[in-house]
Amino acid sequence: MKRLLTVQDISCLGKCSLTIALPVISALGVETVILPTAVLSTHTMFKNFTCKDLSDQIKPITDHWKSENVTFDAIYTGYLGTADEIDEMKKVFEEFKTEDNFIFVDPVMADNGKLYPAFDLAYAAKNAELCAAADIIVPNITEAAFLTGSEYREEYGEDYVKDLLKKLSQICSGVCVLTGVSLKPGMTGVMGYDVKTKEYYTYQNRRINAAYHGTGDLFSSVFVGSMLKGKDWRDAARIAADYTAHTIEVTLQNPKKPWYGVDFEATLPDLINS
Ligand code: PXL
Repeated sequence: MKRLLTVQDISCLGKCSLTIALPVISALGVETVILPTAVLSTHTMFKNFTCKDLSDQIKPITDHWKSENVTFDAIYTGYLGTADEIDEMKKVFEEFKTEDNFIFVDPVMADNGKLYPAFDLAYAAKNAELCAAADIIVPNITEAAFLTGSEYREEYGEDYVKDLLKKLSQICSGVCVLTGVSLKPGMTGVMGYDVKTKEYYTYQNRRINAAYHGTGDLFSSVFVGSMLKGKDWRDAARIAADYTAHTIEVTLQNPKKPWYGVDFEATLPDLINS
């Protein structure tokens, strides 16, 4: 069985980051080792959330793993709390990177043209350093704009997306995948660029008119989990996009209309059986 390390916060309530990555990647049949970066009472879209930073635990925990000769087939980072934590993560990458594994960075920090409440421009610049150490990065358009110092646009064509990918390729020399890319009315999906082969890949799926928290984490978890199950990055991106869209649709049918996260628990059997 492949073994993945994922490094993100625990938002105790809210269905995002580790409370999505752990169940979803495990369900895909990949051993999922976790390194929590912080414990929050909820994700940061709730008011008055509490937050206990755990950055000082990264080194002792990873030192212990090193002494046990632990290795990983992939390392997947999501929401990290502080710029210092990103520095710690860069060291973890150096410690655990091998010729056979890969580093998957979701530079979670922003959406809809804005940084999340906990972050500023200095954090965005630090996040670019993390992306530089990755084999595959999966920013959304807002994050890509912050990473590359580009203008954020709500309306755009393929040229804008290709330009963002080209700028991202100056940061990450592996595979850059932009998420939330709408190239046709009523459609959304991904556009990726393999820096080594200079090949693009585009996948568009129906756009569902609803925004839920944690869907980026769901997408990334299925993406990296599928890669560890042997899928090529393009197939993994398509599987992740289809599953995320399906889960949003199922969530919309829930009469209780949860606003803070998606009902991935209801759709996981579909993912496993597909
Ligand atoms: O889903 C990304 C995410 C993860 N963790 C925390 C967040 C967010 C997005 O806002 O607040 C704590």
